[in-house]
Amino acid sequence: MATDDQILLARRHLASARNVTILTGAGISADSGVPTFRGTDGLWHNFRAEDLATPEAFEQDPQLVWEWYNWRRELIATKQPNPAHDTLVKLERQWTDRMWLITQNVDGLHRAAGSERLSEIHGNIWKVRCTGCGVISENREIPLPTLPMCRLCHALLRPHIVWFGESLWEKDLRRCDEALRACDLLLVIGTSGVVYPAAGFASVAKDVGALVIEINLENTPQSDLVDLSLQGRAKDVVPQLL
Ligand code: BV8
Ligand code: ZN
Repeated sequence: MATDDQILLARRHLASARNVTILTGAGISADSGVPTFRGTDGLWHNFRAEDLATPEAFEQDPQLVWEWYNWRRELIATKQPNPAHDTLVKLERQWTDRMWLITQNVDGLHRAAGSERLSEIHGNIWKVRCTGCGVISENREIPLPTLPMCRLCHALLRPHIVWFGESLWEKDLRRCDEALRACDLLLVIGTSGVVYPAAGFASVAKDVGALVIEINLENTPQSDLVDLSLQGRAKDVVPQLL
């Protein structure tokens, strides 16, 4: 559990930072009841995310992949942002252009909480993209028809999400690079640090001399690299940083 001294130290680092960048993962949404990827609650019908969140899986069985996303959409639709999401909105309103939020989460909870200075680097579960004409649209229909079709060109729609083996969007990668190189403090909240390129972001920040603080329930592959590890639930620890 993060000690009072550690929290005090983290608050001091935050208060004296010029530019803060934040990287979040599924752990920040766990406190809202959204299952994480690699936690025991992360499985769905015995499938692993890595098996379903791939272009090959969609190619082979688009119906199964859409059933998985419909299940997650229905689940996420009942969840609300938690105090950790809300604290990052407060931070954005205080810090404005000295802060940027990078999330790996596709659940849309940061946006729902009010975050705007945000890169959703793995996409957003409420957006769909046409495999024919490429049009991206917001779609909150629950459940989506099992094989949703584009109204414009009638091709199959896919989730506007970055799957394993797919590159992240250039625009996001550039914005992340800018935010990581400009920051003198990086907060890494609720990520297991196994999925690249996000798992490499802490070392990018370290390379430019930034201080890195990790908030997680347990140690991760990044834990030896970070300057301060605060153990605890994001919803409890993050609000104490302000
Ligand atoms: C890329 C969308 C270039 C899906 C996701 C072989 C072939 C091809 C690629 C690769 C390969 N080997 C490696 C790669 C690269 C691959 C990768 O890194 N694989 C890993 C598994 C080794 N990466 C990619 O493919 C990326 N693209 O590299 O492009 C390229 C192109 C072609 C070929 C090679 C390279 C694309 C990655 C994006 C994949 N899409 N999501 C969907 O969501 O439907 S990633 C998925 O994992 C989620 O987005 C999730 O956010 C992300 C990371 O997981 P976490 O957020 O960290 O969640 P996790 O459950 O793991 O951990 C939760 C943490 O929270 C834990 O630490 C836990 O302790 C903590 N926690 C829990 N509760 C709390 C808490 N902390 C605080 N409070 C709590 N209450
Ligand atoms: Zn289309």
